[in-house]
Amino acid sequence: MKVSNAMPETALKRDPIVPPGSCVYAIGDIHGRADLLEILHRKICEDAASRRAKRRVVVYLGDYIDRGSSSRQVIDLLLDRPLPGFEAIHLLGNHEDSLLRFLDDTVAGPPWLFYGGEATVASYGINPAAQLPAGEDPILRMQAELRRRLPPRHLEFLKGLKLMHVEGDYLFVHAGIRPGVPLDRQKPEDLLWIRREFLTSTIDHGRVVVHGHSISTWPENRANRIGIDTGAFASDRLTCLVLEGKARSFLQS
Ligand SMILES: [Mn+2]
Repeated sequence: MKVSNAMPETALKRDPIVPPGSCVYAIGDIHGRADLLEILHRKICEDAASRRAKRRVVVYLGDYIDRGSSSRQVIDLLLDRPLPGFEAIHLLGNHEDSLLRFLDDTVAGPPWLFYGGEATVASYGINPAAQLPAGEDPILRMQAELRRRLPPRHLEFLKGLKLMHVEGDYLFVHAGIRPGVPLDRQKPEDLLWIRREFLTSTIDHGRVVVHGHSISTWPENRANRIGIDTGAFASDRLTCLVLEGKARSFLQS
């Protein structure tokens, strides 16, 4: 008899569902592409109009800012033109977390600016390459400028972002979770940054984890996780997962 090496994926609940009567939309990493968000919002409205679900929820998985050229505009769009008739949940991404840290501590500045933050400060009208008077610390200057130019409602939005959200058998989080650790003992560092240990894990996490943060060409629709960061800032493909009952489908910009 052949010995099975099957991973314990078979232990997963056969048909994970979202709450009855709800349709849940999850949007991956936007990274300063307000143009793509606008297109995707339109497609979500069309899709929702064709469904009977009474409760509509949209979960944004974080990383609204950095890399793309329109970070400020993405936050404006989320605040000023929310999807009508939807409950909106905004999760925290590691890029927003880095911006918030930089506002309090200049040490967080250089790595954040290098990994896409320069595009964000530019979208707030700050020239990252500006010539400074001799002796002036460019990072200190940048921090002061960002504190001055970040609209209070943007700061309030960023500070209000959540780490996790649950809908039925699905858990939504920016990067993933540390396998084997209960949800109430997960560290924010892992929820915002984890990659390999989570991406390669095939264990049942209790809920199907819907996440962004790690780029793949196509959505990764696995038994224990669904990855929907399709690298919109460079690929022009912003991805949305649609969950209703036990059905999963995808929309793209
Ligand atoms: Mn990320």
